[in-house]
Parts: sequence; C-alpha cells; structure tokens
Amino acid sequence: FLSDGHHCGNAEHLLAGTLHAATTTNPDLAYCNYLLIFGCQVGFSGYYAYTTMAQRMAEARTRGMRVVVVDPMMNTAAEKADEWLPIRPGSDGALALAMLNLLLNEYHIYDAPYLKAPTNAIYLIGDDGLYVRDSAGKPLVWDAASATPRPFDDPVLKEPALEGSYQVAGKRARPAFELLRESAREWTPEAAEKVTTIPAATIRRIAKEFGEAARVGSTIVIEGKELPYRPASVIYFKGAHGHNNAWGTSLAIELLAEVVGASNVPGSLMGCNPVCYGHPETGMPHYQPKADRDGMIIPGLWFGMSQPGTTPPPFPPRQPRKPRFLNLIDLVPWPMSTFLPVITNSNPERFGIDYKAEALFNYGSNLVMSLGNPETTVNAFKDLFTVCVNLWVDETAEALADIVLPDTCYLERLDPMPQWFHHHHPVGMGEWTCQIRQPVVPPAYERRHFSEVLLDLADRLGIRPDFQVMLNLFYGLKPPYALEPEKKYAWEEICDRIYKGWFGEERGLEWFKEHGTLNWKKQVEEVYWKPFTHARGPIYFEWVEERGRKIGKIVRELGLDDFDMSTFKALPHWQPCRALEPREGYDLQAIYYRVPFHTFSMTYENPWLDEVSRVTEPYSYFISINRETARRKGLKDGDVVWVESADAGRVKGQVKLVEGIHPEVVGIAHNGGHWARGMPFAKGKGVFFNALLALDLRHTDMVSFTMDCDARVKVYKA
Ligand SMILES: Nc1nc2c(c(=O)[nH]1)N[C@H]1C(S)=C(S)[C@@H](COP(=O)(O)OP(=O)(O)OC[C@H]3O[C@@H](n4cnc5c(=O)[nH]c(N)nc54)[C@H](O)[C@@H]3O)O[C@H]1N2
Ligand SMILES: Nc1nc2c(c(=O)[nH]1)N[C@H]1C(S)=C(S)[C@@H](COP(=O)(O)OP(=O)(O)OC[C@H]3O[C@@H](n4cnc5c(=O)[nH]c(N)nc54)[C@H](O)[C@@H]3O)O[C@H]1N2
Ligand SMILES: [Mo]
Repeated sequence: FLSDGHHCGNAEHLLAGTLHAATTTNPDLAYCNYLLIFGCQVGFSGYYAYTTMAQRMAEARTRGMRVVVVDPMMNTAAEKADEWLPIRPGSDGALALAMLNLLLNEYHIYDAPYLKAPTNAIYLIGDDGLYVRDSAGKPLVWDAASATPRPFDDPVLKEPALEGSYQVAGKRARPAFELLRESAREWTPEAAEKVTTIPAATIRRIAKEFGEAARVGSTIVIEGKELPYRPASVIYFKGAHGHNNAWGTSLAIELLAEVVGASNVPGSLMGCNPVCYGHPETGMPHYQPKADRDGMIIPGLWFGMSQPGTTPPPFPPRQPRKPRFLNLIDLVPWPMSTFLPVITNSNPERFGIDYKAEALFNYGSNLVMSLGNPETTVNAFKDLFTVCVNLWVDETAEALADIVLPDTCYLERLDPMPQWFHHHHPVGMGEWTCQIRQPVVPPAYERRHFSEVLLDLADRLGIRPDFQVMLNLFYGLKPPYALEPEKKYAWEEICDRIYKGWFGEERGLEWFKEHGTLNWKKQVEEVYWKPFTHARGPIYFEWVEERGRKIGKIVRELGLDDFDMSTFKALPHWQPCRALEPREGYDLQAIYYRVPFHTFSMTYENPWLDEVSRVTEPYSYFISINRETARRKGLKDGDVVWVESADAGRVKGQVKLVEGIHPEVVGIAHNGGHWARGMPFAKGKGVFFNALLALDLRHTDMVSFTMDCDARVKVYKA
C-alpha cells in the first residue's frame, strides 16, 4: 500500500500528468534563456536526469542563460545562480501568484493563441465553479463571432472568447481565463512581499524579466518544423511544493509557464518524454497522450496500472468513494503515491475501514527514517508481518522486519531498460537510449536478484500466470515475445523477450550484452509535442472542484474534521503551511535539502562519501543557521544544539554559521543520524531531520497527499 518516494513529488506529479502528460518535468536547457527555479537543484546538484542536465546546464550558462533561484538557503543551485531570492519557506505560492497577477493584469504579457488552443482557458465556468455544458454534456465556450455558446470542439467555432461575462441559458458564464485573472488580483507584489520577505520591487522586476524572456508570439524552426519559441522556463520541486499548501502553490508556479505558452515547446518547461513513436524499425515502445471527452490530456504512459488500490493515472479521475483502501486512493482518486497508511493503519475505523493491514512488504525503502517522525511510523506498522528487501539491515529492517531478504546491488545484477520509464531520460532533442545493466561482480553472500525472488514468490503463491500477464502488460509484450502465462521462464529469458519484443529478433539480450545501449534519434513531434496535439492542458482544474465536493461529503459523513478540504480548488491559491503558523516560543523554520554527492540517506553508509562529508564539506552533517540569528542566540560555530519541533521530536547536532540562509531558517541535509547496527559507517553521522516532521492529516495537503516537510522549531544549546 505504499508506493515509492513517499512524499517525493506528489503535487508536481499530478500537474506533470495533467499539463505535461508525464510523471515529472524538466526545463529545455538547449533553448532556454531565462530559468526561474523554485526550491529545486535541477542541473546543479540533484533532481532528475542529474548528470545530463548538469552538462546541459553548463552549456546553457556558457551560452548566457540567466538563472534565478528562489530558495531559503544558498544551496548548490542558488550559489551558482545569477540571482538568489531568499524566500521564507512555504510561501512560494504567494510569489508565483503575485507574478501571475503582474503578467495578466499589469504587464498584459500572456499568450492568447496558446491559451485558446491547447488549454481550457476558454471553457465557460458557471457561478457554481463548474463547466457550463450543453445538453450532450460537452463543455461550452463563447463564440464571439456568432455571439453564441458552442461546444469546445465545434468545427464552426471561429473566435473563442478568453475574457468577458456571458449569459448561457439565463445564467452567468465566464471563460476560465477571466476567473484566473480576477482571482490573481488579490496578490499584489506588496501583499506577496509581506508573506515571502522578497521585496515588491524585486517581484515586479522578476515577473517582467520572465514575461519578456518568454518572447510570446515568436517562432523558431527546428529540423524544418516551425514551432512556438518560448525560451523562458520555470521549474520547481521538493522545496517549493513540499508543504501542506502543495496544490495551490504548485498550480500557481505551473500557470506562470502556461499563461505565456512556455509549455512543451522549445526553451520551455517540458514533460519528461510523454511522446515516443518507438524505434524506427519496430515502432516500440509507443505511447502518446490523448484527449478525454472534455478535450483534456490523458497521459499515454503512467506508473502502475489502473487496478483498484494501485496508482491510476491522475486524469480522468474516478468517482470518489468511501475508502476501502488504507492509502485512501479511492477517496481522493488522483495522487500518485501515498504515505497515508502510516496514519490510517493506527485507527482504520475512523476512516470507515473495517480491517487493519497484516503485512508490510518493503522493497528498498528506509521508511522509518524517510517518512517523518519515526515513532509514528513504528507504532503504525509494528504489529505487521514485515519483509524488508535491502542491501543492509537499515533502521526499518531493525525496527520492523520479521524477514530480511538480501538484494543484489546494482553492480551485481542484470536489468533490462533500467533507465527507460520515469524521469531519467533527459528532455529535449537528442537521442532515445535503451540500455542494459549487467553484473560486473557475482552477488556477494546470499544476495539474490529481487526479480528472481519475485518469480519464486509468484510460484509459491500459485500466481505465476497472473504475474507474467502483468509483465506482458507492463512491457507491452505481444506474441511471439509475450510470456505464456503457464510457462516458467528464467529472468534472463524474460529480459531477452523484453528486448526482442521492443527491438526485434536480432536485438535480444545477447545483442545488448555486447553493445550496451541502443540509440536512435528523437523526432521533433515527439519532443515538442504540444503544437501537434489537440488534447488540452487545464489552467482551470474543474474536476478538483467537482470531485472535491463529493470527497467533502464523504469526509463529513466520516466526521474527519482534521481532513482539510480548503485546498480543493480549481485555481491557484495560497495559504500558510503548518510550519508558518505562529507557535509561542518556536521562532524558526527547519528545512531540508540534498547535497550533490549523497543519494537520499543510504549513501551515508558509503565510507568515501562519509569522508567527504566529514573533511571537506560542512553542509552534509551540520545544522546551518544564519550568522546574525546565531549571534542573537549566543551560538558559535561548532556549538552542539537541540532543534526542537513544535509538533514532533527534537534532534541534536553541531551548528555551522552561514550568511547564505534566510534568517528565520535552519537548514539540515537529507536524513543523517542513522542508528541501525547494520549501517556502521552511517551510524551517528549527520542530523536526523525527519524526527521533526509530524505525520498526521493536519500536516498533509489532501488534494495531492503532500506533507509539510518543514517544521516550526526552536534552537537551543544542548
Ligand atoms: N529529511 C528528508 N526526508 C525525505 C527526503 C529528503 O530529502 N529529506 N526525500 C523524500 C523523497 S523525495 C524520497 S524519494 C524519499 C526516499 O526515501 P527512501 O527511498 O526510503 O530512501 P533511503 O532512506 O535512502 O532508503 C533507501 C533504502 O534502499 C536501500 N537500497 C539501496 N540500494 C538498494 C538496492 O539495490 N536494492 C534494495 N532492495 N535496496 C537498496 C538502502 O539500503 C536504504 O535502506 O525520502 C523522502 N524523505
Ligand atoms: N544528488 C542527489 N540527487 C538527487 C537525489 C539525491 O538524493 N541526491 N534524489 C532524487 C530525488 S528522489 C528527488 S525527489 C529529487 C529532488 O530534487 P530537488 O527538489 O532539486 O532536491 P532538494 O535538494 O531537496 O531541493 C530542495 C531545495 O529546496 C530548498 N527549499 C526548502 N524549502 C523551501 C521552500 O519552502 N521554498 C523554496 N523555494 N525552496 C525551499 C532547499 O533549500 C533545497 O535547496 O532529486 C533527485 N536527485
Ligand atoms: Mo524523491
């Protein structure tokens, strides 16, 4: 019932799925001239397709691309940027809304032709907040040419109205764009300054720079195809959206790109490869978005399958229902991963669920450390029969496991297409690459490849046929390469069939073992796919409003008064996250960040990286605090302090005084402070940030299942 990543990028993935037909996004650095980053280290020290993006970032900077980084701390991205905007954590939505307001209402920089074509900006919205539909259920738009409402896909529609107010069947109906523009008005730069601590004059300048850099109306020819050219990109991730105001915030940032048309065209924010026509000889793999009956984008490729209880694509949303699953994915039918069992399993009756989980199967996650306060996690799962598949006996295995299955590490195993699905493939022109991961050493000790273990488990459970049908679906395998349900295959044979199924008889496992990768050229229509589709991206999330009402009704019936319905809105909005709510005696906010040479928390067990962290780089093991704030508190470099959360635990560590951090903030890298006996190098190194995070509904954005990943804290000498 847990998918990977826990609180990784839920709000972003929801928007990536609906606006970009992909799981995640990345900027098109080959053409971008102005990159505005909100709480993300793309191309500098983290985020996705890391190494390629770092190279492209370097090339773009050499070419003169300007980088502006919004971040409470001068981490790797901010320190290399042309401009750093130190923001108060959790307030990015207010900044983005003020910029939207300036673009739409003051500078009048927006891309009307784009908004009219592949978005729903022209769809008429009634005073009930929902689409105005015709008798056949089609959303209507206002046709200014005939002064009548018409279905959005009516071929005679000439001049769809983006603005104004109309009467349809005696009721007021306004284009979604008109509502967006109106609602953004509330966010003057001065109002945003109060919330973000970024001066109003700076907000005005940045909005103008971004809007002008987008060159609305311009075109570029790439490989003989004329395309819209929008060389300005926004990108945001963990820092900006990792709060319980994730939905409204992420939407505000995304719409900065949408209103200027900087979405999936040269220079802009791009979905991570949502269109693939496949290898020229076989046409495999093949996927592309399509439109639903309201004209909106359905992604062509998504994680998992749309089975009850697993992750469905975010759109079109199913009807909400009283929860049967502990992850509440049937109540809120669009988040892509969910950590909620850590909350629901302790008291399922409260959610109308009449069972508790009995077993936990954990593959390569240290969830006792990576979720939030470990006491909550251990309490929720301690009675479960738990299997951990891991390289080490980490904190989760130590606290919860009945059985630990030792997995092979990446140097010991054979994997087909290890980098294909998901966001590892860089965006933009270039090549598609399919790879092989081959073992370079035999597995040590009793380690076994997890795929082989899964096949064995499927046999013992008697579900091998179902399992192989699932693999056929997942890899799109057709005869003669599809797995026959009743037949037993070894892992090597399955890999061979996957390769042959995609690339033909002569390019099987042996071919890949010899050649390593298969590359072919990406086509313009695959990469810059927006101008070639009639599927529309939403600037108005009508169904969040519509389904939200149904969800609200169920929530009220269940009496869940801590289930926050206030963020279920169709348009961007901002409200303080929990860590921004004033708490007597707690004067600071704790945030976390990644450093370039660590991956999550597991690399704290790597002796070389441990040495780097101890000897040359103070930002992985210390608690960073602003020099002036430290002075007021009488703290010096190297002092040992407690950081105590208003809502959860406290952690101890040494302080490092820095200039490059917002004065109201303490910064802690990743998740250190391991305590498992199975991780001797990591043990006691660094600071365990997540002890500070409360795991409950109050700290969760219920639209996207994103938790507030910073905490209101106080700092005092230990
Ligand atoms: N404080 C803080 N919390 C965070 C984050 C953060 O940056 N800071 N990030 C959040 C995000 S975005 C994410 S995605 C999650 C990540 O959270 P997790 O996925 O839980 O990451 P880790 O804590 O590194 O745990 C990874 C586990 O996988 C094991 N492992 C490594 N390689 C293999 C392998 O090949 N096979 C198997 N079976 N196991 C292996 C490691 O031993 C380790 O126990 O954390 C979330 N929580
Ligand atoms: N080197 C490395 N690369 C990685 C990973 C890794 O562990 N190491 N993990 C991978 C995974 S799973 C993920 S999810 C991605 C994450 O990719 P990123 O989101 O790029 O990762 P972080 O370093 O956590 O970036 C968060 C930034 O946001 C800032 N921040 C914190 N709070 C706020 C806020 O309220 N507002 C703003 N504007 N900024 C804020 C932090 O200071 C930090 O600089 O990286 C992936 N790539
Ligand atoms: Mo993540």
